[in-house]
Amino acid sequence: MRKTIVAVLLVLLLAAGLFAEGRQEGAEETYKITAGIGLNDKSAQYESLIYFKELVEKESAGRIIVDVYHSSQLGDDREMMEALQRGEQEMTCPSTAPMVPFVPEYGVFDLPFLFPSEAEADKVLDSAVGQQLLDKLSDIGIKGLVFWENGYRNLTNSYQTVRTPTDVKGMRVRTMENPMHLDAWRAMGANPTPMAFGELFSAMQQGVVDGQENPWGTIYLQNFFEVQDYATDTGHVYSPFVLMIAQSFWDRLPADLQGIVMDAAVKSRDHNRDLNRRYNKEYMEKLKDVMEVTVLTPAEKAEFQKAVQPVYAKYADTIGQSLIDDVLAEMKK
Ligand code: TK8
Repeated sequence: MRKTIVAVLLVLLLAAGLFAEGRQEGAEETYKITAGIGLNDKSAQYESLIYFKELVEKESAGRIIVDVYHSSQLGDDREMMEALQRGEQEMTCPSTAPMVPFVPEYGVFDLPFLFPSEAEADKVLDSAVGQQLLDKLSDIGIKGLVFWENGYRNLTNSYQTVRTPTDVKGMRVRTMENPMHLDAWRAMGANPTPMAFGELFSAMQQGVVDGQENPWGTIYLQNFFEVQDYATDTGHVYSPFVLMIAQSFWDRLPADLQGIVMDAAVKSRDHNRDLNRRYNKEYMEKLKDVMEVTVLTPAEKAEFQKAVQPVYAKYADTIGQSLIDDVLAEMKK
């Protein structure tokens, strides 16, 4: 009898110990975020991701750790989105253009000259219309957190000064992997090639493509001026980024940590826009020292707008006319 009591007491003590340890572990469980981007570690995008990392690690008292990988180390935009879907990577931040094969409605941002200014872009992206697009990502196993900024895209080439759409006739322009971008350059008579961002520099260096289009900060900080001689401020598309997290990982986070991640995402969005706008202004000026930068007159820019108009009619159905109308209405508010 005595032995039985001692044995029961020992089992109870052991169970209590394990329970206490378990509770301790639960309270101390850490979550690791692997975050990958395509731009390099000089970009506003990378600096903003470090800003996000520091906020999340501080506010969670180290319960969340963020490892950041730049320069397409983990793959290109499409590949990293697929890694989030498979639960093999937790975060990425692609341009919206390569997202279109996943969620066609994101093509609304590829409508040329859609946003007359960054203020209108912010208004739409941070509105209920933008939130609906972020929420649509849950259909493909991804949680869209916020929109960051890539910026207005400008043409560069190694061939000649470009002032009119006819100047790009036959030009082999690299575009993001998105049919609307291809069609826009075809409408101008160019000969566009879709390509992942990570392959672009060597393609220009080897003369596989004549030109590309990206915001000024990217053109400067990725050293594109080393392999491109001419730039034109076409500003033909405003590119957002989407800061996104794997839904499977998000669902495993306790509610308090979800709040910390969301709060850091919103703060990093505002930080990113400020930094990116400063960079794009600053690096356009610096590029004037190393490239021929053509600044179009309003009349010249209008020629590019006219040349790409067919894209609107061709893609209205794919995007959804009601979404296009909602975006335009949001801008007018
Ligand atoms: C970086 C890309 C890049 C984009 C492109 O991952 O592919 O030209 O502008 O910023 O998303």
